[in-house]
Amino acid sequence: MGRTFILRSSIAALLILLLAACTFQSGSTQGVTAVHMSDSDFTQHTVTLNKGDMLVLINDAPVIHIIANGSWVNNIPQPAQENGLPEVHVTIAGNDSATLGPFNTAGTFHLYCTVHPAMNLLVIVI
Ligand SMILES: [Cu+2]
Repeated sequence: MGRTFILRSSIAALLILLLAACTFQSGSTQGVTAVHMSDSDFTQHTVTLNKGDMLVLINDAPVIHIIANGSWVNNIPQPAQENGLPEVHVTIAGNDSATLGPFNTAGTFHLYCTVHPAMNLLVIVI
C-alpha cells in the first residue's frame, strides 16, 4: 500500500516534469514563438515577440490558410504594408507550418488570412 503510493507519486511527479518541459519548449524559447491555427482562425489574436524572434505558424486543421500583411475590418480584407515588417504572403497547407521572420523592428504589425474573414493576428515586437 505504502510502496504503491510512493510509486504513484513518482509517476505523477515525472508527468508534471514532462508537462513542464513541453510547455517550456512550446513557449517563447530561443527566439521562436508558435501560434496555432484552427480550421478558420488563429487560436490567439495577439502575439508578442522580442526583436529578432521568429514566428512559427502551425496549422492544426486540414485546410489552407493564406497569410499576408493586413487585416480584416468589418469582414472586408484590408491589405497593408507596414514599415518594419517584411512582406508576408505565405500559403500554409493543411496540417503544415510556416516560419516567418526574423522580426527585427519593434512595432505593432497586422497579419491576416485572406481565406477566412476575421482571421487576424496582431504581432507586437518589443
Ligand atoms: Cu485561414
